Amino acid sequence: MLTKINHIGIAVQSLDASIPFYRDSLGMAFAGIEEVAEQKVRVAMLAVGESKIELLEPTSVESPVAKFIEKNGVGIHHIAYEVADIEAAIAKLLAEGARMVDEKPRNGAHGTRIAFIHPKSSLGVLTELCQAGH
Ligand code: CMX
Repeated sequence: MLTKINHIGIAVQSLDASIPFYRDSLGMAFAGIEEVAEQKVRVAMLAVGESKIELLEPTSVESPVAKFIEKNGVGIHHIAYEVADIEAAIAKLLAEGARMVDEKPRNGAHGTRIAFIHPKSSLGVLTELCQAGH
């Protein structure tokens, strides 16, 4: 069902303040910034080989990322796995009793379709399913 890790999401207070560490100190390839209004975040993608890091800056105090930072501070927020068929993956998880934040796919960054598994249902790790856009 999963084909690879698509990205690791890291909650930050500020993209401007955080990008230099990943781009300049670690030497990752900066792939741009996008606002995902539906999720109330601005995201920056950085690539290392075929793997990606997604920095997440909340755009509102209502953002799930703002709530996460308030409770835990900045740091790893979620792991996203790529799937070939997100509807089939959601249906399988629901059939096996998983608690989905999203029972239908939502729009993610870069034309992807995404759905989150609730961390209470995935051993404390917020888990994203991600189907690449076409
Ligand atoms: N990782 C692990 N646990 C988390 C978590 C995270 N990122 N976010 C919340 N939790 C835990 C909390 O610690 C809390 O646990 P306890 O009850 O033991 O204290 C529990 O989940 C409930 O958390 P909460 O702070 O009360 O927050 P909510 O219930 O309002 O929301 C969640 C939690 C997961 C449903 C919400 O954050 C969500 O819908 N997340 C998915 C969407 C998202 O994160 N979007 C931003 C990224 C977008 C992108 O990548 O494009």
